[in-house]
Amino acid sequence: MRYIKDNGTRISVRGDGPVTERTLVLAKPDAVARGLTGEIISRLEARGVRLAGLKMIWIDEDLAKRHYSAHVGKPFFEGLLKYITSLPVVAMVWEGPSAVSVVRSTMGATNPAQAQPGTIRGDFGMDISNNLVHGSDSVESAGREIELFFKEEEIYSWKRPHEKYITGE
Ligand code: IDP
Ligand code: MG
Repeated sequence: MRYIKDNGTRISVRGDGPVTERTLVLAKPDAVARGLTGEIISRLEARGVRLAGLKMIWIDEDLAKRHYSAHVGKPFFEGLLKYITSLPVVAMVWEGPSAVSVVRSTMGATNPAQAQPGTIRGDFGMDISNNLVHGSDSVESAGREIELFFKEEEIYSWKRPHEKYITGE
């Protein structure tokens, strides 16, 4: 096992296999309001990524602006701020080989109306402004976003007894 330290987000590389990554997931206000938090967690658990951190947090405007800094100035930005601060969210860190892309493909396309059935957004949504879930779009974003929501001591790296049947590790 080769270990690399990259802002706490890239964790290890097994031979030439996939890199173990961490990614930030939010069950957004509409998911929390609709009672879909458990469904989101269940789907990620079933897919095989490992829950490494979890908290409920009511995002304030300052955190919202920092989290969505890439979208400042876009036409939907003000609406996005209102939406993401409207109710508490459930913030999570998920970990595993290629966790960033595994989570993104489990979520589906940004616009639920275009997301594939079988994805979270494709099965539970139809409105781009209420798209249920956030997942970091790269390892670099994940590092930045996880730092906004979690202290390092709030994140646990652990192994399941049957880990090798899920991640091969
Ligand atoms: P992502 O969440 O799939 O990564 P991004 O393009 O990073 O999508 O956009 C961030 C969030 O901003 C989206 O999840 C959605 O909540 C919101 N958003 C993006 N595009 C639009 C839009 O055209 N109208 C309204 N909200 C949008
Ligand atoms: Mg994004």
